[in-house]
Amino acid sequence: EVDEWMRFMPPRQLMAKVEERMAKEEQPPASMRKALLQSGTGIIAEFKRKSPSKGWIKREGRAGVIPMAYQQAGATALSILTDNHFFGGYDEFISEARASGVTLPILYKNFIISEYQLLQARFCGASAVLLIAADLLKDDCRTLIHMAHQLGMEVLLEMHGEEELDYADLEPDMYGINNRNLGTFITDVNNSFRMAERLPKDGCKVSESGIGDPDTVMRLRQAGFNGFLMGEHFMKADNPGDELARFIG
Ligand code: IGP
Repeated sequence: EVDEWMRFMPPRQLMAKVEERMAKEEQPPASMRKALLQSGTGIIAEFKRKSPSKGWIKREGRAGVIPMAYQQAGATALSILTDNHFFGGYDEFISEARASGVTLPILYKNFIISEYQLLQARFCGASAVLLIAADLLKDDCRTLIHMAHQLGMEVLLEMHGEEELDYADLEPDMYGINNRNLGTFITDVNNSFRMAERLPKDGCKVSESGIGDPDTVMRLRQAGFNGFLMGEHFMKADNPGDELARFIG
């Protein structure tokens, strides 16, 4: 159980909780990388209540319901925003999704710069974390990838432009290309098409943001992407699960 006070747990105490959790787990969290490589659809459906560019998308609804609907509609994996300031998220959204029976791999979506946040991710039940190249020095990024692996989690490393491509040799589990420029919020799916061939051939590649129709997903797949991270398009629908089903069927 994750409570409100958990955010202020001293690092040593949180570490002990995580170790306790890992000791009694029968198996580590499901692999997102494997799920994406084996899937014919590859949709990573995101639970995102608000964003800096769009404001509130869905204010109501704690995390139990929509993630479960995503799973039932056939998502390959989930992404859950836990950043509160910009996205109205909480770590509890992940623990609640787990408590409601979500077994798919879950990506802990936040602005991670410290080991403490990796512990938070592991504690609430995530299988993978997002690391953003633009927010991290390369050496720090390397260290965080190593620590995530030690905790039994995978890493989706997000890059946007060419200047970040030298982070690719850190060999994350998944390479993300964000179509949204985090400085200007301008979204352009062509960014993925431009960057695709510059990524390792046999790597697991994820196109992120601004995807809103099945045709784009198909073209991205042809360009070599295995995963398609989609939030806003589903969250703004009256019924996010039904909208996702349209992309699967
Ligand atoms: C989802 P969209 O346009 O489908 O809602 O995008 C996801 O890619 C986006 O939320 C995202 C994000 C991030 C959010 C990608 N990278 C980093 C916060 C931080």
